[in-house]
Amino acid sequence: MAQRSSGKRFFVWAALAGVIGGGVFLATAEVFALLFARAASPIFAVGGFVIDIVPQPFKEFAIATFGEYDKIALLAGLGLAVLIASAIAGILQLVRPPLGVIALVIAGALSTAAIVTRAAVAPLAFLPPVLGTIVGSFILVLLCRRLRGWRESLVGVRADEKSETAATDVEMSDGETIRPGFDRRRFFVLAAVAGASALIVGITARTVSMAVSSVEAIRGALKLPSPKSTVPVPQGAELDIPGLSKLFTPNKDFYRVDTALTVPSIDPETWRLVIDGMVDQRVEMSFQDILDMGLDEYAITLTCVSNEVGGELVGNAKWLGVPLRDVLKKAGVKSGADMVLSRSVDGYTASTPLAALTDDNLDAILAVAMNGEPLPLEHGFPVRMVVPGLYGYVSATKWLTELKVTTFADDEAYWTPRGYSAEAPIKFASRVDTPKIGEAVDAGKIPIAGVAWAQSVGIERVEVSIDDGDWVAATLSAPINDDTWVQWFMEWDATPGTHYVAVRAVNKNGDLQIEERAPIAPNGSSGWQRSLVRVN
Ligand SMILES: Nc1nc2c(c(=O)[nH]1)N[C@H]1C(S)=C(S)[C@@H](COP(=O)(O)O)O[C@H]1N2
Ligand SMILES: [Mo]
Repeated sequence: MAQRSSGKRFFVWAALAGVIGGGVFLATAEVFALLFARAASPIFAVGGFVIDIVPQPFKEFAIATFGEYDKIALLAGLGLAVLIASAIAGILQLVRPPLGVIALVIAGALSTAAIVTRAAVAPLAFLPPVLGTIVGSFILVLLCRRLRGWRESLVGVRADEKSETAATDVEMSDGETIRPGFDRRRFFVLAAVAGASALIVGITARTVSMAVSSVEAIRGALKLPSPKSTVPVPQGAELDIPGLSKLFTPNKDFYRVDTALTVPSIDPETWRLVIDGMVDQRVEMSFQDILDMGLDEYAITLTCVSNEVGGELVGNAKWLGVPLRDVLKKAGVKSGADMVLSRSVDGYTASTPLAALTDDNLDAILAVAMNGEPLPLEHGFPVRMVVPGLYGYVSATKWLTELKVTTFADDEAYWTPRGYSAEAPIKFASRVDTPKIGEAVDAGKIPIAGVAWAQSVGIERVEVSIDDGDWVAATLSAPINDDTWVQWFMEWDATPGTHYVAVRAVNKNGDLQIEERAPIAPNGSSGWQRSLVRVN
């Protein structure tokens, strides 16, 4: 009798182990969905799949019964199904291993299928359910192993006619030593830790991703006022050469550099910009206040200090925004200040020389749009800074929330104690886009082409040297302004063999691009790009 009831008790614990395994599966999937592919949440993908396959009369029945709560009813139903299925998987894993794991793997495969067959999924969308399955199965196996150890120790103890809590070791038939109470304790510790982590991590990840998707929807519905002015793009600004960077970098291809593990999601309704520090009056601005200042269009090329010679951490965009000097005027800057410490909602800070933000001839802006749409979330929605001629880390704060007028002596930005200069004007540079390094080309007349940038000064000339020969001026595209990159090209009669192609630029001040190589820290790389090109 006692034997039977304790057997039943193990079924309950096995069911719990199954539920925890299922919870760990879902929580793991939610975390990786948040990181790699937000649409890859198993519960929601399966929910969407159910909605798609359920026959119309059933849908109508659901709407008639649950009204606007039909989706909540569906999710609750799914949740209950998951709970029951995982409990059964737990029991199966205890009595017929590895049936429970097989059940979990089948559930993982089904949800992966539900995810990857949905329209417009990210390439890594399969990862969350797959990793969830692996971690969930691992926990389930471990829990059931400990449960079995606990049960066997009881059987062993009973055979020896000792009490359930006996502390003496028991020799099992397979030679393993079982300490009664040991596996029971280990089962409960793991169950508690895994269960609590799954709950906390899963709910947090889900909450964050719901916040992100609701802000995504707000952004999608946002209608920005038309700009007061647009940037004229001259004829011949964009060369038509295969392999050459587009004049304006599409948002989806625009490099992204930041310290944010998850992209901040900010509702523009509740967003506020505070201008404080060494000012006559502290000013608070809403998103609408910014729009009400009237937007202008600006074309500015953004560069990262981490861009290596020939690197890709540079992009050109059309921004809609307002001049930072006008924003600062609202607060009134006190004398003695020489820096603005801009702060992001996630705590990131940048130190920008005050002079760069108040200069009448420099288009330092607060931007709300990028290439014709509200800023993408990864690029700082709803408001970021863009300052021509300064590296991004000292000027281009995304998810902006505060401008503190201060001094370099009193305040320090995020990267300053981490080995980067407090002030960092960009080092102007030039890059070869085609022929691509490492890709052989056919002999004959081919274009060598690329881009060059010297934001706020402008590019005067780009020169190319083949095999250490004379520097020959390349043809430049018609520049939009001095804040954007220009494209350049040169026709080359390529002969078979390997050749060195070197490029350098001269800016409108007549300075030659720095030849000497420098690493990215502490204030940006330098050096002429020389690439080896193979010609067949
Ligand atoms: N909030 C925040 N803003 C930030 C950063 C950051 O880490 N956090 N990185 C900066 C750096 S180093 C660069 S180069 C630019 C890159 O902007 P992008 O990701 O839109 O290309 O953003 C800047 N703004
Ligand atoms: Mo950067």
